Amino acid sequence: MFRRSISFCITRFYCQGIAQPLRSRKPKSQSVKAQHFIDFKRIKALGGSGGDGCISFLHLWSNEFAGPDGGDGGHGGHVVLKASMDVKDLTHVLSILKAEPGERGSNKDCNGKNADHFIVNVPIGTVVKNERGKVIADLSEEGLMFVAARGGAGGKGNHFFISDTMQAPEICEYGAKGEQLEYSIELRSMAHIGMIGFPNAGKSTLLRAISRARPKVAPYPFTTLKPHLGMIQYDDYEQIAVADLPGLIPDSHKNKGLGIQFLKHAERCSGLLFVIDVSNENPCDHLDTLKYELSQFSDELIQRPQLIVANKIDIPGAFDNVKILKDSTDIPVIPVSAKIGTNLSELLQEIRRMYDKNK
Ligand SMILES: Nc1nc2c(ncn2[C@@H]2O[C@H](COP(=O)(O)OP(=O)(O)OP(=O)(O)O)[C@@H](O)[C@H]2O)c(=O)[nH]1
Ligand SMILES: [Mg+2]
Repeated sequence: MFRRSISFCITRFYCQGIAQPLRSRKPKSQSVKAQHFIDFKRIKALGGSGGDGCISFLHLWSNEFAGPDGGDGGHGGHVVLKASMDVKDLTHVLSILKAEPGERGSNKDCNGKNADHFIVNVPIGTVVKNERGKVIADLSEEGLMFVAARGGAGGKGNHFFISDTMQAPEICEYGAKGEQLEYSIELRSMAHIGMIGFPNAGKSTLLRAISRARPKVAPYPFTTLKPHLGMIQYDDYEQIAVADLPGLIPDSHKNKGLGIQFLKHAERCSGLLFVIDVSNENPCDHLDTLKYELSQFSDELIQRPQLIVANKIDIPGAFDNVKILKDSTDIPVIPVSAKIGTNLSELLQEIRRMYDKNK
């Protein structure tokens, strides 16, 4: 035990304090059920109606006209969206979110109970748009809330309407209807690091190798149609979320292939990984195309911290291309083989350095 802890200390010492990626000891799930990541939903938020007021007159044993005693109705609940670390996507969000109505008022001046607010947790980084597509809320911090639909106010009972001129009012109010509004909610900051690359570059293979995620891998382009997420674990309990995004091709910005709309997921990533298949003859062209397509989506995106993953170095002749790639760019290039697992720990440390720098 003592020797193990010494060797652990020595390893940490040689790694100059950089957190080490952990290897998962648990086998991956054998379930064939694919888990889809839901990052966009249209919702209808229905606030609870207020409870109706009550008309009632109290009769006592000694006082037959003891006065109006109708209580007020309770307020309806609001529908509230709350940014929370506990959820990672929008799968659990129902398309109709309905808050409870307030209770009716009753006799003996009993007011109806206010309904509880219907609070729906959404991941941090959720953006709420109204029916016209205008962004009206950005839940970018833990605990931020957005009231999607206000509940109606409770109606007043007849006790409320007593006045000098009206001692026995036979009127009360109905509870107000809750708001009914439609929104689209969208998850923008899905991951800390986003993987960008051509189809077949090996993004999904790499995500499988560095995390417990199981995106489909196949030797044909556009295998990945929706983003997949994987978590990298480090020995200081830090976790980094990496997103495998669909492939980009030349003219993606003109809606070729799968287009560039999915790049909205990379908008809030703190770093980008360009995954490049170096077994191809001209990896520098691939890099230029990827950068160009990114710049077509947003000029700001291209300024993000970047790393180049030169994948498939196990294929003969690929290593020469790594040198060409390194000479042609200032971005750090890390040669790996996602399929065999070569050099992955160096890549994971480099990802951690990039993440720490831009936290
Ligand atoms: N030899 C070798 N083959 C690899 C390596 N990484 C991925 N591949 C192969 O490349 C093919 C495509 O891999 P994917 O991981 O599906 O590629 P992708 O970038 O996710 O492709 P899309 O989802 O279509 O965008 C598969 O047949 C993989 O087995 C590698 O390091 N070495
Ligand atoms: Mg893929």
